[in-house]
Amino acid sequence: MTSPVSYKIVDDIGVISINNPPVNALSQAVRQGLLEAIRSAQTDASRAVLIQCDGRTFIAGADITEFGKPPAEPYLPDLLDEIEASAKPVVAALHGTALGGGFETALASHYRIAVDSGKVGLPEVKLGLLPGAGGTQRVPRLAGVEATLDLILSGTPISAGHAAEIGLVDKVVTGNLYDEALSYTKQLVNDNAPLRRTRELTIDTVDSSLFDSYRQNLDKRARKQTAPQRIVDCVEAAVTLSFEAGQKRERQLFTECMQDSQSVAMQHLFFAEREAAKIIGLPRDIARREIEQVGIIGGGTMGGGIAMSFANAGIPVTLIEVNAEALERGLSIVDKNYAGSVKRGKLSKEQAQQRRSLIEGDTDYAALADVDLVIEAVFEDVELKKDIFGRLDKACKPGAILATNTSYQDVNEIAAATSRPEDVIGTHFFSPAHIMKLLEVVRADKTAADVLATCMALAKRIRKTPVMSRVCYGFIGNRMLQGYFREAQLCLIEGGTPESIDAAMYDWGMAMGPISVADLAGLDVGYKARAALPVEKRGDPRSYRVPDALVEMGRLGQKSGAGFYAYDAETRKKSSDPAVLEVIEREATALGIERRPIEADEIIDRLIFALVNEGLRILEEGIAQRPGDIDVVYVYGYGFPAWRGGPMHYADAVGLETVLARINEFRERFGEENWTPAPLLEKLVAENSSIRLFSPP
Ligand code: 3H9
Repeated sequence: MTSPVSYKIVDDIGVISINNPPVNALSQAVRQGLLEAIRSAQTDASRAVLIQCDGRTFIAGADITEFGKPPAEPYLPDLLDEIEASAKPVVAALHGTALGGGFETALASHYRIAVDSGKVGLPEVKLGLLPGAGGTQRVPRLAGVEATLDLILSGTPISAGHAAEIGLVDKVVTGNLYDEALSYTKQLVNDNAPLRRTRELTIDTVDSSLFDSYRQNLDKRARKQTAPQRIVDCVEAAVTLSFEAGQKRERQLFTECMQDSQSVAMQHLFFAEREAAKIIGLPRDIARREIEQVGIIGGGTMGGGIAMSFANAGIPVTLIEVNAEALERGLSIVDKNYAGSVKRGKLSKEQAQQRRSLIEGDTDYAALADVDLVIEAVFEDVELKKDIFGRLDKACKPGAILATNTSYQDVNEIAAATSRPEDVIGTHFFSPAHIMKLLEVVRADKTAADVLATCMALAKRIRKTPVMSRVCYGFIGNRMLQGYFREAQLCLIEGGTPESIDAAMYDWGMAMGPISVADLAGLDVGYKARAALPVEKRGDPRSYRVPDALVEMGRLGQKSGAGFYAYDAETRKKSSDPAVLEVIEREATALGIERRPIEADEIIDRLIFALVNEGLRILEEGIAQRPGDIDVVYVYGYGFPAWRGGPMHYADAVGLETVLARINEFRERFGEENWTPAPLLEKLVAENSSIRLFSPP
């Protein structure tokens, strides 16, 4: 097999080239090739060494597909030590994204040159890891402790220019990187430039309280995550220990991270996110429709947020409202959001103005004649939506994609209101739409393949993570949420309090407890939906009597200053309200429930296994393409902790036999209406299999 690493001498410079598409990851073959090349360079006629990559990027990190397998020599830290020990100057030429082990390779080189469009970073924390090939020891020697902690703890890549400012890159160039790097290396040789080994640099001392303040901050910001705390330990070791001892500590903590279930979960999500973007059965290179101009129907919170998502990606938007007043209200929300971004320093005033200028308003559907895509984002009334789609059918040009942002309604029914159901699709954004990463792309029965492929690709363009769902009530995310919320309400009336339910789920890792989420969403939403139904269709009264009683008292949630909690009018800070406990106790008595203490373990299992059980049904019915898609939905759309990998990954980690036993126990205790195990769960347990191995029918 030919090596992905080649070596040749060009004008006295030993040029090592790596060619390992798609991202030049440091596979065993790349490490072996690099080792052989750097060794050759020690004894041949070259006067210096240049490491460069072919293709779209410098090395983007260790090869994540090798993680979890037995480690194979040469090990990266040893290889990098050998590069750093080279008797001839080593220069790394960076383009694209020099990340993780790739950037560590550059840090072990003696000089770094980068093209101005390049980015560098240490994103290991996003995989539940820490830089394990000297990154935590070399970066502080070049950039100082604080800049190191900020870079490694955020995991976010920085521009080549910024890297040069903080001492991580020596020279930034425009134009042809290879030519520039070659002449830079020659210049270093001519100047007799020293072998600048990063390990030999000293670090400015810092007050040890700095590390404690980072640790405390991480207790909140990266709650329950182990890798960020270990990163602080490593950087502290860089300050307090010798390079060799610090490196040993880094190695030990890296291994601990690798064996931690958090990293396994986050690596799963890395691949799941990329898989989710692919549609089974659709060729990757299918022709897509051009989207240069977008229309949005409805200037409410959702419509405005969606408009901003497109404008932020440079795509012009026409926002349609029913009249001038509603339009002005909608646009003013957009203005307020952009002003907020400027105030928080996220955007410059000019950037905000430029983006805002891409959003126009109108009250006439005729303004949509030339748009390539329209997204309807009005409230959840299927008749209204059908009427709008009938009008869009007439107003929009042939080939325009007609999308609905519905959260629950039947996209097939909406598509049938047009003469072109093949152009109709669901694009379900999450609130706030300009911030939340998830986009559920709903494929209706007649949606054309190129419409689907266009929307999946468009999601990436507007920096969203797309997941395809088939049509069902609530699609993937909201359908699963019903059982989760039902169990939260049942635990509440059976003996819990808003505080005990929220604390159980928050401490488990959810971004927010379910009772607080209900207050945020507004209790009136469910109330109105139930009021429209005959009593016998409203479900189990134990799951809704408390919130309905609160609505009847005028407690609609955060927006009215009170719901399950009381909210401070200015700060919106929540506090417990004894009046709510009285309501819970009163409703429990009225329904004949004898309240009992409910432990956190029971709350967690009832809520999470309700999610898992419904997720399995969704898989079995083919609503979701793969288990990982469901995990991506929950982590990016519903505040499920990434370090638990999503509900389906979590169920596998707990063990399906345990999950089934618990669900059967709940069936015994609470009845089969809510607790019938999904047939797929029973099947997988009988086969001694796991969700991860399930492939769709
Ligand atoms: C590390 O380095 C540890 C060390 O400190 C210590 C070691 C001892 N490995 O994202 P894309 C695949 S930890 C294997 O769609 P983009 C990816 O799965 C690592 N495969 O492209 C996809 O495959 P497919 C630290 C990888 O242009 C294809 O490449 N590094 C790797 O949107 C294209 O990916 C990171 O965490 C990898 N490292 O973004 C960087 N990376 O086509 C992780 C990508 O079959 N990578 N693939 O679906 C990224 O952030 C983005 O992929 C990157 C390109 C920005 C590079």
